[in-house]
Parts: sequence; C-alpha cells; structure tokens
Amino acid sequence: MHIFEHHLAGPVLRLSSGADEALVAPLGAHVVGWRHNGRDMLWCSATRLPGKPLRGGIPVCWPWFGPHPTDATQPAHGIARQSPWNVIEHTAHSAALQLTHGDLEVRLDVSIGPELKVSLRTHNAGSATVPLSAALHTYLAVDDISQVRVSDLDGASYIDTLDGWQRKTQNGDVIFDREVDRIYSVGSATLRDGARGIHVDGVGTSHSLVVWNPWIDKSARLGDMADGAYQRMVCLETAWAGDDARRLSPGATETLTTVLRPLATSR
Ligand code: TA6
Repeated sequence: MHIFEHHLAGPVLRLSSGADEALVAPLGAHVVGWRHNGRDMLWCSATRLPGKPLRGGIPVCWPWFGPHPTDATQPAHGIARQSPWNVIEHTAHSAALQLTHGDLEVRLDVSIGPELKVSLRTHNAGSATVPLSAALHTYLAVDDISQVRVSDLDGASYIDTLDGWQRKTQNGDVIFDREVDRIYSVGSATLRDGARGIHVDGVGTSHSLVVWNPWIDKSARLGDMADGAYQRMVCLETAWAGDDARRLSPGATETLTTVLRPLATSR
C-alpha cells in the first residue's frame, strides 16, 4: 500500500490517473489534494489548528451536518472527519475506506480519472431508524473570488443561513462579495472562475448543495485561514442538509456522491 507523509494531513494514500493525482488521508477519509492538468483543483489551508481537521480538500461531514441537532458538546459536522478510518481497498486510481459508528457503517470510495468521484455509503445495521445528515464539503480552489460565478442556480430556492435561515430564490448568478452560506435545493452546480470551470454533480444522490465562502471577518475568526485566503476558495458541497436531511431505516443503505468534473478551458 503506497502511503506517504503529507506535511499537514499526516499519512496519505496517493491515487493517480496519467499525470493527475489525488491524496486521501485515512484520518477522516479526507481527500486533501487533487491535481488535474498540473493545477491544484482543491484549496487547502497552509496551516492546521491542533486537534482540528485540516481545513480544505473534501472533509466528510457525517453523521450530521452543522451543529449536532441536540448535543452542543458534540463537534460541528459530525465525528467522521476526526476519526481514523480503515483502508479496505487501494488501487492505483481508487481507494475505499470504512468506519463504524454505533449502529451505522459507512464506506467512502474515491476514484480519479478525467473527474474525481467521491461516494459515501451509509448502512444502518441497527434496529432503529436513525436521523442522518451529511456533506462532502468540497473546497474548490479559485484564482480570484471576484471573478467567480456559480452560473446555473438562477431561480433555485435556497436557505440563507446568514439571514435567519430564511427561504429565498436565487436571482441570476451567485457572486461573492460578502460571506455566503446557503443551502440550495439543487443536486448540482457549475462554478466558473475566469476561463476555468468545474461542475459539481450529486448524480441524483442529493437535493441540497451548500455554497460557502467565509469572506473576511469569518475567515479571521476561524484561525486556520491566512489573510486573503478567502479569495482563493469556494465551497460547493453535495449534501443531505436542510430539508434534504435523511432518516435511515433499519437495514437500509443510502449513498451520497459528488462528481467533480473540470470543464474545458474556454478561451
Ligand atoms: O458548509 C458551510 C459551513 O457549515 C459554514 O457554516 C462553516 O461553519 C463551514 O461549514 C466550516 O465549518 P468548520 O467546522 O469546518 O469550520
């Protein structure tokens, strides 16, 4: 098994497809890097807070998204991203990792090709129905936030978590000139960043997509985002969040998938 040391994420698996590569840390089943056509497609912080997950890549938010629904002492975005997962498969271009949490068994599959595909499959091995929310919390790298547009959400409804969780309707492109933290009732979105672009697709497994940029003040409060780093990242997160949170019956299995598909560079 080809494992090497990442300077911030610790031991990581390397996946490759031609000159492209992806890095997956068994700690958190955390995709911490993806290079496509010689470019870093995912943003990662240059610093890491002690005892906190590395900010960036594709953190796994599971088995709850956001604050714990009833217990404020629990970590935000669940336990998966801070847990050691078992590596159960590793080929040149793919990896599978597994974690058990109570009656829930979860498997993460990552594969690299012309696109990056990440799937999170949860099985309820218990005898009770379990509430389940999650997100594949993808931090996309962008050249300049002022040029970024999310171009296919016009008319989509969303929850604005920064404005009393009010339900609103998107008017035109999503642009970033302030903190944005919204749960869109869609299954996919396309981000354009100047001549580049990427399509984030839940391939029918999700009906909620979180769009987040912390902007200046929130970034400063986070402690692991350098000054100005907010200008080089946008999160487009395929999720089970808001109205799309799930309830998993005994014996049931549900899968949340995100496919990240680079668009041909437009000149
Ligand atoms: O997905 C957006 C969000 O829920 C934001 O509200 C912000 O909290 C972000 O996730 C990062 O959360 P973290 O716990 O990783 O700092």
